[in-house]
Amino acid sequence: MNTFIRRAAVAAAVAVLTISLTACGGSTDTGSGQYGQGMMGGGTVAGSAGAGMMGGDSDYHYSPLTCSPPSSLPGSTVTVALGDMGMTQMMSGTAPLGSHMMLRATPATVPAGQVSLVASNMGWRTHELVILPLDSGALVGQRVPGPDGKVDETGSLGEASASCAEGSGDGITAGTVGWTTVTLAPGRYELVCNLENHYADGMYQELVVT
Ligand SMILES: [Cu+2]
Repeated sequence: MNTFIRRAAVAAAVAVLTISLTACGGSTDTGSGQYGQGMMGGGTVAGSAGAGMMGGDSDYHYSPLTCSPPSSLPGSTVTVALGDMGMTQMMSGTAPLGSHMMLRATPATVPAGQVSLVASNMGWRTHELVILPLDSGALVGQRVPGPDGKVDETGSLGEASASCAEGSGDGITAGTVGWTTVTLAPGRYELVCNLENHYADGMYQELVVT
């Protein structure tokens, strides 16, 4: 696949995701169809984002969400979409390097104080959300994973890694939501998924607290 098509597919996927999230904003009932249009039958991976494009592994999969966070959470809310590309639900276990995964936080800037992060896993794989401090001058995506495929979590401010529940757990399974509320001082943070190889596969984004 050439780079242009791949980028177009990713852009389309992100655009659809953004629209879907906007459409769902504030609702406690996300419904089952928002992310599942066109992909409910036969377990095909080609969702609405990929319709008419290349099919196959170019498409981010969108699992319908099966649970919702509380309708009211403290402080500012940051909505985080977790996703991955994959052919089938059989793609479990350790993700190889080079897999296409995404972590998109909206908004990317929030005021200091209480911040509730709501992480929705629309991928096939299990994911998580960890809030790490970002040193002055450092760029996101520059941490070097260890031999275990994970980055150092020293200084972590918290995480959402439970399915349909708050706080830490065994991971946010496909189609579920995890959330956490933390108090953040002004500064820069890096939101990451720190399951094996997921950071290297692109699951990070900066969060600015003003
Ligand atoms: Cu992940």
